[in-house]
Amino acid sequence: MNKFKYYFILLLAGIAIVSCNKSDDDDAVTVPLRDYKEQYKADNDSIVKYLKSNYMTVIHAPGTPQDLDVVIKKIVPGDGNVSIWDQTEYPLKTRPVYSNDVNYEVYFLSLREGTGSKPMNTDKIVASYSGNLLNGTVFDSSYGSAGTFNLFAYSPEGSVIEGWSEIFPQFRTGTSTTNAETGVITYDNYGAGVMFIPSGLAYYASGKGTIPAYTSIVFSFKLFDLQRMDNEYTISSSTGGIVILGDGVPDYLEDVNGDGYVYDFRNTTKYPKPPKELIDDTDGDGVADFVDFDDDGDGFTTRFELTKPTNEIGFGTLNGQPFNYGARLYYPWDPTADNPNTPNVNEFEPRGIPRKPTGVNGTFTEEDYTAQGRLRIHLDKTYPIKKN
Ligand SMILES: [Ca+2]
Ligand SMILES: [Ca+2]
Ligand SMILES: [Ca+2]
Ligand SMILES: [Ca+2]
Repeated sequence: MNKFKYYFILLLAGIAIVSCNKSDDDDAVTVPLRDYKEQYKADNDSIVKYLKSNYMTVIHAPGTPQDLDVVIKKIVPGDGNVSIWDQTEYPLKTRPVYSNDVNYEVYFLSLREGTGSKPMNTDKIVASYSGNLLNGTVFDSSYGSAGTFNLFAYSPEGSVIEGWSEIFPQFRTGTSTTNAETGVITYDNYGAGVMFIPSGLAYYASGKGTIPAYTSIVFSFKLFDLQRMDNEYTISSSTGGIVILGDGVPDYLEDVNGDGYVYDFRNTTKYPKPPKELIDDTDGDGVADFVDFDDDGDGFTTRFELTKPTNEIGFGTLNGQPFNYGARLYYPWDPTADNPNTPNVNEFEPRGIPRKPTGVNGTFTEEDYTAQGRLRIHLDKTYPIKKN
């Protein structure tokens, strides 16, 4: 009996200490983050419930800004509406995502894939969207007015939620026409979809604005355009801003396994066991190619390996004949024609990044700059040969 009483007092004292800390301490109390795996389980249950108890109306108005707008409403029993889960016009898909040691399966659906290019998960995009909570509250909508977003979830410039980085690359941009008089751009044939994001790939413990902590969110969206990014170097500008400078190879060409995604797995707390099939790391040093200054680990930076010899820039001679080597200081990925849409820039480059020379006495042949599927020198650690 005495023993029991003793423990009881101890327990009370414990509670008192905890509450004292809470009320007496002016500093913000650090609340431990919820367990990501448990939270995902709860989130997934509520998302499935949402999909089974709501229906979706898709607006079809080709050529207008309202085309493929989405309205989601709760089913009233007996109203005859078919749930998002049960409807068959736009089959539900899932995207596997590895983050915070959780293997997520993110639900999304494609209203239209789009006809243009797919963004990488680190590119910038032009998009519009509408976002709502699972209770139907719309917290933000930019339908009709496109904005630019950085899909690189860890960009020092600030970026979108991980859910966006993962789902937008499943879609393509469309076509665009610019009104010569007004300069207004009209997009058509763009990708459009809806994504259902668990809180662990959204704002998690922090919430945002009217989005409470630990809240799953829904976005319908349209993907209008993209800008390829080259993310290696980040420096602060003299005015305090952030400047991102690449190594000359854009991220989508550093996607070694070609799955459309690149990941920086150096944060081993967030990524304790990265799946092998998500790793794009030529030299295996743990730094993915898209953030590695020296992709093949041969001691020469990629930037250096892409630099043309100084006598092979601009107009010169080749085998005694006049030859235009192209104006850039660096080889492009492949030979490049001039782009008629950019009249002030001459993109013409007759040579792409070469492979190891195959000519006599270690000289490059023209084919070394153009051969399909060649192992380019910045990915070939046997070239240049290091001289000690
Ligand atoms: Ca790069
Ligand atoms: Ca990849
Ligand atoms: Ca590497
Ligand atoms: Ca190298």
